[in-house]
Amino acid sequence: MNDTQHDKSFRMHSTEGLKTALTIAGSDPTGGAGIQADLKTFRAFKVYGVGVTAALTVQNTEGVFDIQEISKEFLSAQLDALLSDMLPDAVKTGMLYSEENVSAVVEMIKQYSLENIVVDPVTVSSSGKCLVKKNTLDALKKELFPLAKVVTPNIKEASLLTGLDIQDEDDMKKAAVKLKELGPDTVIITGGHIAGRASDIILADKEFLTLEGETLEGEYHGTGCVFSSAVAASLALGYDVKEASVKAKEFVWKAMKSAITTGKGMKILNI
Ligand code: PXL
Repeated sequence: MNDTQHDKSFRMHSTEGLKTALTIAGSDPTGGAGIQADLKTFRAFKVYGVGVTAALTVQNTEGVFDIQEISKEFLSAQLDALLSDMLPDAVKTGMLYSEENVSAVVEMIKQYSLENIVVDPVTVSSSGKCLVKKNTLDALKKELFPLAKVVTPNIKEASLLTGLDIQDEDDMKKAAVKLKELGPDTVIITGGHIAGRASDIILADKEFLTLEGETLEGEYHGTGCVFSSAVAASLALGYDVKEASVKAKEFVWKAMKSAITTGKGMKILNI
């Protein structure tokens, strides 16, 4: 066996009842978003978190200043080594950055028959920096969405992915239908405001569900990452998608309510 060939004859599933979730995402050194936030969220759900880095960022609470790409080969090598050794109960994908990296993830999901895939289609940081290269969104839509159990765009991402100008709940529903046609089992569009309440729209099968919560003032960093990894952790624990989304919304709300100011910029969720 050389450095790049792994013995696939035996793989650990969960150990002694402890469920495992994998995040494939970008690094955010502030810990507010990206792989760092995902791993903390998994832990908060008492799920053992493992992480593969798909991109590096230079950032602090004031913004994202630079991005270092991880090559498809290196991403595939990280995934192959990990997945030939253990089988996660759920997988969350975040900032994959390039179309090549989307393909790498798709190939590994197929090769290792991974399930409970939660796709957070990261596009722009809360500070406004573009977090994807050209063609990445098309690759996400064509290749990764059909394999997803859940996709979790916020309104801005849902607008970019569908070309719809989303202004109200009806528009959110139209976007959810368009995204569902791409193949995921469930679409959750987060970040709506309906009658002064924070609302997420869930489309599973043919029926819509609206999750409502209290709105909180201010700019928060990492809400999308934390929400999607909370959904993945809940799926790993065996909850269905609706239960998982209720748990995730509650978790994000509590973390926002107790958000912390660690630097000069945005508030970070307390996870
Ligand atoms: O919140 C989106 C996001 C996802 N992943 C990484 C990020 C950010 C936002 O800054 O840095 C790595």
